[in-house]
Amino acid sequence: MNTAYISIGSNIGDRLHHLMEAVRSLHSHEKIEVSNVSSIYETAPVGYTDQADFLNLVVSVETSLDPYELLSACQHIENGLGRVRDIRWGPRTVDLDILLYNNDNIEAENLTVPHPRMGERAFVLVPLLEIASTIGHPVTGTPFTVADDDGVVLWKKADEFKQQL
Ligand code: GSY
Repeated sequence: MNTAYISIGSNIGDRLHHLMEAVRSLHSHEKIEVSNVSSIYETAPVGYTDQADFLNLVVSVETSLDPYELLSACQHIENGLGRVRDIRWGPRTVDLDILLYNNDNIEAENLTVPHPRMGERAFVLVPLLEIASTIGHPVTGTPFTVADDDGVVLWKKADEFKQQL
């Protein structure tokens, strides 16, 4: 069995509904078990900043899928929830990014793991460290730390929505 961490974000429409449906869809996949869920954070947009605030969370999963199959499952969930890929870095119904897959270091055309920008993104690191407080970079071994959590605000504690999953 493999352990992966996935960041989920939404900034269009019913953001909470999109996050919950994404987590439910992961868990209902026969080869994926969601083992932990972070709280939900409201986060200022990073990259293209002229867009609405996001809701973000991170889940850990146990899966027998290989990384490419897991990517495909994530894209299937994004498409099912109405994600349209238009503006790069732009608004999205829901976005699922594989952050880590075991201690693997993957540099393929369609998949880079660890996620290349995760170390600079507080909207990823704050929820990740909530559920994996000692986790480090698989290649360097350096523990992830949040340099600046400005723009990341606790929006709903995990205990308040876990039972609805
Ligand atoms: O990479 C995920 C999509 N995304 C996000 C996001 O999920 N949250 C915030 N705060 N900013 C973002 N910019 C992009 S692109």
